[in-house]
Amino acid sequence: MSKIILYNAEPYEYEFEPEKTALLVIDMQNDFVNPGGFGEFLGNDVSLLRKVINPIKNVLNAVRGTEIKIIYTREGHRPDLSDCPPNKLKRGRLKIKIGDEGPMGRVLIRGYKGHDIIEELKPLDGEPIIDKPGKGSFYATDLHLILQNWGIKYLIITGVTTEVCVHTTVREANDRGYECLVLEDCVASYFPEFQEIGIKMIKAQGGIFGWVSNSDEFIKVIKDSKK
Ligand code: TIU
Repeated sequence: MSKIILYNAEPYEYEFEPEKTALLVIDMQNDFVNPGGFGEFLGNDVSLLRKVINPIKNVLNAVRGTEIKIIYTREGHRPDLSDCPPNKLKRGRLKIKIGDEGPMGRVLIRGYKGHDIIEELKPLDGEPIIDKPGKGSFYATDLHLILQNWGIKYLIITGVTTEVCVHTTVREANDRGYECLVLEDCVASYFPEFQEIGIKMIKAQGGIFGWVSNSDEFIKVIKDSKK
């Protein structure tokens, strides 16, 4: 495939080369997204996050079988918590903290149900999962190494939450030279006002962190490129 131009993007058209592009699915984990998980236990309305499941599924379906690579992340820690900084463990004065027994097993601990990716968006063979201890997907992970080995320059960004792990990742990616396109209906926040402002911040100042479009527009150009 040659260069694709997505005209319906902000602040202006987004150009990408499919063979140098990866779709990143950030932290679509049971504990953040599913009813009965840790996110809901903390008082959050998970229905706001669940809105992204179908759009992300549609994007995955459009991209699978093309040259675009797919990679997932999960936020969480080793069972002995040796990779969890004390500030993260203490923050919030929560009744149930990271590592404690939560509604879906030990909270944010690798190997427990709450930590795993939701059933609807399970990765296929050849779609790696990056386990990350922080909010950013690059910090203390081999994501950059894998993307460099694949020759990736463009990142299509999906997942949760917009102002936390999505924003931190986009900022990290931008500083490392990646051209990020955030699909607005494929990212979500527990707070509608943060969703709105988070999206605005990415495309402000001439695309200070990257570009914004949506799943329909992105899928349309992928389908057109196959004709
Ligand atoms: N994945 C991610 O965004 N982790 C969070 O802790 N998000 C919150 O919004 N709390």
